[in-house]
Parts: sequence; C-alpha cells; structure tokens
Amino acid sequence: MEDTGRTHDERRAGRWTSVLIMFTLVAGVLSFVWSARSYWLLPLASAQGASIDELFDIILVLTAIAFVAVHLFIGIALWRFPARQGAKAAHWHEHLGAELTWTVVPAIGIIILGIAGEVVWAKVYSAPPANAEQVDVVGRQFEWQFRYPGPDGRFGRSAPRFVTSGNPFGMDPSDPENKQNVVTINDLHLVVNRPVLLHITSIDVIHSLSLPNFRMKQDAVPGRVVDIWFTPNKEGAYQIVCAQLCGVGHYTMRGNITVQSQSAFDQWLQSQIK
Ligand SMILES: [Cu+2]
Repeated sequence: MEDTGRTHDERRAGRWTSVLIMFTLVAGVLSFVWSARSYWLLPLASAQGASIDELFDIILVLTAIAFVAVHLFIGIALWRFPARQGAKAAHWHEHLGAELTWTVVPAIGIIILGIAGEVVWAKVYSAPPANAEQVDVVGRQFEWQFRYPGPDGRFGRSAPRFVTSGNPFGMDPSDPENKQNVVTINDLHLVVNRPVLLHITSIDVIHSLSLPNFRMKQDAVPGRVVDIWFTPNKEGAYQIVCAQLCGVGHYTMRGNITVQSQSAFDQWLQSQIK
C-alpha cells in the first residue's frame, strides 16, 4: 500500500516522542531529588513561615503527582497506540466523563490552592501587633541600613529634605530624639518571640529585602515605605540578601540577622548609642 511508509514513519516518531517524554519524567524526578538534597529551603525561624511552608509542601505534592501522571499517560499512550494502517484518530467527544474529569478536577484544585494562598497572604500581610519592635529599613547601592528607635521606643523626626548619602533616613539633626536612635549597616537585631515591624524603602533603585529563614521577601521601592511584620521564634544568626538585581555591587548586599533575647537586645542597643 502507498500509505505504509508514512504510517511506519509516524509510528516511529510516536515511539521516539514517548521515549523523550519518559526521559523528561525521569530527568525531572532526579533533578528534584538532587536539588532537594542540595538547595532546599533554609531552616525555618519565624512563626508565620510555618503556614507558608505547609502551603509550599501541598503545592509541591499536588504538582508532583500531576507531573508524573501526565507524563506517564502521554508516554504510554504514544507507545501503546501508534499510527496504524488505515486507522484514523477519533476527534469526537466520546468520553465526556473523562474530559470533564480532567478539566473540572484540576480546576477545583487550582481554586482551592488560590483560596489557601489568599488565607496565608492575609495572615502574613495583616495588621501588626501593637507590641511589635519597629525598625526602619533602607536599601541603597549597595547595603542595607537599619534604624532603631532608642530605649524610649521613639523615632526622631525625619524628612526627605535631610536625606544625603551619609543620612539615608533623612534624620533631622536638630531633633535630640535622633541622638538616641541607632543606625546600623547590614546588621539587623531582633528579639526572639517578639513581632517585628519593618518599614522598608530605598533611596536609589528597587532592591528586595529577602529574609529566607523567616520566609519574608519585600521589594524596597524608592518613594514608598512598605511595612512587613513577622515573629522570629528561634534565636540564632541568619542572613539577609538582596533579591532584586540592583547593580554591579548587588551581590555585596548581604547582611546579618541576630535573633536574641530581650535582655541581650537591650544591652546591644544601649551599646550602640553614641
Ligand atoms: Cu539591592
């Protein structure tokens, strides 16, 4: 028959595609196993992070199941039902039930995940507790600066007209309250189990304050102050990175976080007042 050569080619193409699909499946699973061993989430150190990690795990499991199932289905179908002499593919909606299932089930799953994401988002971006420690944060090329209120818990006056490269917070030099404020570079101190409210901005380009152990990340945008809050719940030393490519020195925007007891924090703050 005239068709035989073409059918043969199509069958071979189908089988090779099946092999490629299976290769993608195996490579995908192996790269997951490898990265899960080498580059996983850093140890969790905030109260809010638990629900973020939970949602992350649920999404990971669901998408992993879908990834494996879809690749297996396509791979097996391509291998098992190749082009046959004289047989034509069917295009009518014979299996309405099956079609509905693979449309409606994932759609419901996506809606549920969307709602779960909104719930976690609302929890993370909610109003901060009244007892939160407050810290001003400014990103600049190429460092993070932090400003703490003095022992009386008050920030001095600040205004954009006082902003210079040596005074990125624009602290009014005539306000004595500012003498009690503490400014640090790449050094953030937090109190364990006490919520912290960060007021984040930038004085040049867009940076992004990334606190991976606390599962927090917020862009620092010039001209805007964005608040985030969380509760560190494990004492220790952690790192800050800038998650927004902000110039040639971007990689140097690393900082340290120290989560410590209230008394150790008070002592440290006192030692920083000039
Ligand atoms: Cu940056």
